[in-house]
Amino acid sequence: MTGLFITLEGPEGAGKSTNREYLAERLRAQGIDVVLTREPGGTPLAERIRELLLAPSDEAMDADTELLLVFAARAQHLAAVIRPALARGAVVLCDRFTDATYAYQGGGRGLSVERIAALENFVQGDLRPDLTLVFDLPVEIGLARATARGRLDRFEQEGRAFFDAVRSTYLARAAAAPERYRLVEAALPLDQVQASLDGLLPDLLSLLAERQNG
Ligand code: T5A
Repeated sequence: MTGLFITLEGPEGAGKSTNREYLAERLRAQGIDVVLTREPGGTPLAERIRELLLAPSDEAMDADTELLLVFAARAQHLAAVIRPALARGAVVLCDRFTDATYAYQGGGRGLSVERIAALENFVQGDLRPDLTLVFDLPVEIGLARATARGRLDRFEQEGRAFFDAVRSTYLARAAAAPERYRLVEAALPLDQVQASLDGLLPDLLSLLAERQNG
């Protein structure tokens, strides 16, 4: 694998999608092959699983069902998009990945870390992101941004305690492995958030060069 796998994480409304586009533009300006993708989703089949996960429904979804659907979508995404892109040397910028599973199904739903880790190993083997940007902001700001967009999905309808647990799980994971994670202060005005991403670019480029030179 000569590419670079970068994931963008954080709670609802943190600006992951907005800034994923921005980072892609900056990298493409350097002539780099960039693949933009997201989870759950990223392939037609995985996007159908995403619809099942996000649609509010009268039938409550069991937490284990949710966990297995997330990893089913991920298996398809890895096979069809992520692994081939990394094999050809692209930079993959992925909006959410398995850190979201630890934050939402682990922190939010209370499923055990061991159960999630077992599925992570089964579905991913030893593939992990090279770098994870955690867009951090107070829960109420993120929810206000998401709410301003209109109809709330099944996750966005959760209560405050759920999102507090999501945020603290992200922060704990970032603190436990500082070599893989970078915290981005996402409550700042967009131009300031993007200036902090510009500051990360030299690191990204040297990581990519290292990878491609073996
Ligand atoms: N999920 C996912 C799991 O439970 N387990 C898993 O394993 C995975 C992979 C996916 C849901 O699935 C769950 C988590 C999620 O609930 P999603 O749509 O991918 O849903 O995720 P959301 O976080 O809901 O996506 P959002 O679009 O809400 O958030 P983003 O992408 O972080 O934010 P973005 O860029 O769309 O921005 C939101 C709004 O804020 C504005 C933007 O213009 C936009 O209007 N904005 C700013 N405004 C002011 N200042 C800034 N700095 C701003 N940055 C952005």
